[in-house]
Amino acid sequence: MMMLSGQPSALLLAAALLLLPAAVSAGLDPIRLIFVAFILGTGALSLRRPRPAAPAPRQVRPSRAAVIEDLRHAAAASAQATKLSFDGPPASARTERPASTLLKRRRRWEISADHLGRLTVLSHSPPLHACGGFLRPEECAQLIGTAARVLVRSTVYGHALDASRTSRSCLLARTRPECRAALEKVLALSGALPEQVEDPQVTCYTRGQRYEPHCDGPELHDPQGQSFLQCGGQRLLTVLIYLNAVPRGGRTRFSQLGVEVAPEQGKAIVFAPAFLDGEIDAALVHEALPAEDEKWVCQFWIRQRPDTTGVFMHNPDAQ
Ligand SMILES: O=C(O)CCC(=O)C(=O)O
Repeated sequence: MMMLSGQPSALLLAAALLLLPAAVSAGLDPIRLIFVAFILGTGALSLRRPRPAAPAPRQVRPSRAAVIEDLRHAAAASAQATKLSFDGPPASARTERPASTLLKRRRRWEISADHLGRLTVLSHSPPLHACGGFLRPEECAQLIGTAARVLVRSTVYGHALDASRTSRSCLLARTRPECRAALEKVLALSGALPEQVEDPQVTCYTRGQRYEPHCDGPELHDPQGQSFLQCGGQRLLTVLIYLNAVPRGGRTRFSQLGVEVAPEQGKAIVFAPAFLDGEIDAALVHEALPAEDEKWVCQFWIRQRPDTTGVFMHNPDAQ
């Protein structure tokens, strides 16, 4: 029996009807004969019929509104990506900018907002502030008076004599009464822990003496800076105070910022020579231009970590 038509039960039924008279005369039950023919045809169909392939996933065509919405999202995402990647200056300008403007997301020591109102902005980025009248004239005079007795030739890296720094200087014990006012003001301005602050350094320049361009801390991988960094880590904030009036010469120059600061008695300048992670900010390289008139300065530096070993605190100085 051909089962190709797809209607096998109809063919079986037709065959059963044709054979019906013969079957009746042979004594078979005609109703049963028709029923059996129908069942056989249906079974054969289910065995032979090719199984339908699994339906292909329905391709839902997005509506026009959905397409427009998707495009809107894509455009917004791309605008955001563009904004992020050009948050700094355009790539063509990058090599000409100081490092700190390229890395403006890197964090540095921040002066508390309470004190910012008292400061004059000399540079926004990187921040360089001045504070007139930070120390009173008598506080300045006391520091000079004490330091004048204990000055020695200035060093770099804490110990080496170097032609780039020709002044004389000393470290003073913070416990000295003449250091206390300055230390308290530095702590208030910076918000640092007392243990993070180095004992103050006082420096004197006479005619022709200078400090050539330098950063206030070592590069993190500089082998010569390792012993310095081991105790307290990097210098994160500099407070440089001018202790006397200097009519001529001795300015502090920040070459990358185009800023020169003229010394004025009691004035402080404040900046973060390194980022919080300890990397030096090369944009804050600075120098003491050659002195003409005698010049005195006092510096406080704030380190990454408290001094646990007494290396930069509690100098015996000349006590
Ligand atoms: O004396 C100055 O003007 C700057 C001094 C200085 O930068 C330093 O001693 O590290």
